[in-house]
Amino acid sequence: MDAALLNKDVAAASAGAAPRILRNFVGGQFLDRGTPFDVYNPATGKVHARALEADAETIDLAVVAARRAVEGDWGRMPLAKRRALLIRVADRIEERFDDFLEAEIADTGKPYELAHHLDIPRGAANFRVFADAIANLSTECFEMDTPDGGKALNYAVRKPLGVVGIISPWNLPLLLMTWKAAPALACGNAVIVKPSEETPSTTTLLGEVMAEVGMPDGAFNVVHGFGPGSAGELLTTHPGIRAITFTGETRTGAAIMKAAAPTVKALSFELGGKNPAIIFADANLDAAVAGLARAVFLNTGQVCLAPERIYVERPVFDCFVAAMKAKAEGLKAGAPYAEGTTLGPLISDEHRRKVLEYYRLAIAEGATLITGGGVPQLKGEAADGYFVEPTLWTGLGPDARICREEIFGPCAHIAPFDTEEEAIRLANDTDYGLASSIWTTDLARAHRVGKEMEVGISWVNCWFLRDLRTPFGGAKMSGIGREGGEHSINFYSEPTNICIKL
Ligand code: NAD
Ligand code: 6OD
Repeated sequence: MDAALLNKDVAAASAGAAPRILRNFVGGQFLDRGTPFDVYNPATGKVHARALEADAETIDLAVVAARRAVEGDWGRMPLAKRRALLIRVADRIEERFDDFLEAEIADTGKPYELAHHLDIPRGAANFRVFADAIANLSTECFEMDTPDGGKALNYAVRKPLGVVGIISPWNLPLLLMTWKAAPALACGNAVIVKPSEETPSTTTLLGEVMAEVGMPDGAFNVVHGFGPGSAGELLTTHPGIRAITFTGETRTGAAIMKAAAPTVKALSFELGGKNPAIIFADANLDAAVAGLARAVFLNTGQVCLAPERIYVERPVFDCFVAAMKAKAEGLKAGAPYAEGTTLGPLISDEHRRKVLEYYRLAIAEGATLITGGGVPQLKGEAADGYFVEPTLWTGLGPDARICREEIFGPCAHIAPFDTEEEAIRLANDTDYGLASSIWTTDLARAHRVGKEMEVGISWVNCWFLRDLRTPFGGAKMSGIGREGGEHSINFYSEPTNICIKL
């Protein structure tokens, strides 16, 4: 089958003529069914694609195809062959790097450099890492004494869970979707992916890639649509789906939990954050400023791990604020391919309205505006894009709404502290618990403070430095479970204990 021909519009319409059509990919075929909805390029505000919304019948078809794949060619494929196919997927993403790059940039408007260095390489890396992970698995084995004086051996074998639903967000579309699809497939499951309605293109392209590399039909399926009353909800309630792995907002996670309860699905959630950063006076200040400027503004602040609350030890507070202001004002908002662009748009007009509402609220709550707070005036193709200014505030207490609620924009509030205990207390004063970033040259303090953080990951003198074998996830309202390396394998497989009386 020539899958590229089946969804030829994905590759063809990049020049900006007619919007490309994004079809559902079910059982190894792109289907011509579903109600089209518009997909906007956030850098221009123009429609660049139309995706076909999957209805209940399409979801049923996907579940049947997926079930067949788990019970047949895919689920029973010898490990070495499964592993080789996953590596082939990674290779093919790299061979079609420019297609993925163009599609991701069209959906998100993010700067070319960012998508080039982060999103697309991680899409391929996710498949390589989990191809390796399944090659090196061990299993526990216990020899036991039996009541009759004999012996028994207990050991566990891992089996696929079955059909896994993946519901993914728009901020790092390919990266976050493959972070779940790769380990789920590695364990022999079949997946049905519902990408965000804002960013369906790279997931659709991955459907093409799966067909190109010879992935068995039904192992990887893509359904397009929205959340409530649409493809998202249909997946969470479907009795044929055994697990839902979800990345997105905390309140969406809560809705999914409720919807998935009657069919008792396994759940893995990576949710929102209101992440703290702590800068001690002994830190290398230049490194801290560079690191925090990257952390706050990367992807226009649309990274769940981004620190929106920065606590700085008082002796270096003024100096830090001034340096961050200079960094923010040095960013260049603009079109993704324009020379020197370092700041892209927000994902949608709706999200921009939400972020701007927080910008207004900060002032209403009495914040001191250090820089930004508005919308940049851009010319040319980016004039109608969903841009906002990078923004910093000081002067608010921990109860201010902008210090408690996730904004998901290029902004942060900076506050001083006087003692290590105060910094820890302020950092942990949140319902969320995703990530923290600690800057100090005192490694004993780094370890001590890192352990006190109520989060899934604490970075010391760095941020978003990822080893994909390590546990990743959120504490408190930032998630359920951990993924990464063996943690992913544990979630996506069903250990079955075999007890042999010898
Ligand atoms: P979102 O929750 O609005 O949407 C995520 C996905 O869920 C989309 O595909 C959407 O269509 C779907 N969805 C929405 N309602 C649903 C429902 N009722 N049932 C089933 N599916 C539903 O999140 P978003 O706006 O796309 O992404 C931004 C959020 O994601 C932020 O809160 C961010 O912190 C979080 N996030 C977390 C992580 C992490 O690793 N913890 C990573 C990235 C993003
Ligand atoms: O790096 C990852 O594996 C990961 N899940 C990153 C999440 C980023 C949030 O926006």
